[in-house]
Amino acid sequence: MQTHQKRFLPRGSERSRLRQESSVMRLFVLLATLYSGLSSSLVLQKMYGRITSPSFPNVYPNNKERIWNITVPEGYSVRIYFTHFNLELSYLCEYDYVKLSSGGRTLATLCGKDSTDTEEAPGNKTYISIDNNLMVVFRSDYSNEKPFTGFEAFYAAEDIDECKRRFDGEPLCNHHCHNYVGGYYCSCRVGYTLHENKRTCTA
Ligand SMILES: [Ca+2]
Ligand SMILES: [Ca+2]
Repeated sequence: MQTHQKRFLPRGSERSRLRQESSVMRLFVLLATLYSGLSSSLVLQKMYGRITSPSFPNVYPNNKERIWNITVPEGYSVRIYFTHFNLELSYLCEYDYVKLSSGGRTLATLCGKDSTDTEEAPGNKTYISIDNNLMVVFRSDYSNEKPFTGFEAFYAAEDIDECKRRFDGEPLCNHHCHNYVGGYYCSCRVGYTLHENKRTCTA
């Protein structure tokens, strides 16, 4: 189908006709995707793992959506980095992308091979979830002008250092804070006892 039109920008009415055609095409593709079950979702609960685009290391197919919900135990966050990344580049990554989100926020929307002024590619960067969940979404649109090989990423649970965090603007423990893998605890100076909230010390 008329894939060459993707970056073809003619003037005037021809342009709006093409835009209309393109949005009809996108709607069609969306419906086709919904009906044929090309979208799939996976729940991952291991402490570490590897995820890749469909068909990796070969070229990824068009019209694919894949979602990974990575969940690690409370007290941990998820760190993820990419060892391979090559997606179709488009303005603001609207065609093909990998989206990372956590705690109801988008951490990054990634596309291309290298970062540009307006689009981000991961490079050597690592991303850390806000809570103990990280959602990764891969999506490809209806065409590619060149073959793109997609991505390979590795993730691992990482201890949250609660002692570096703050609670209502205050340190989590008001005397001593002790971080350990998977949790933390507070203790008090001599002569003080720990309140039952496990955080504050009283004389
Ligand atoms: Ca594409
Ligand atoms: Ca900890």
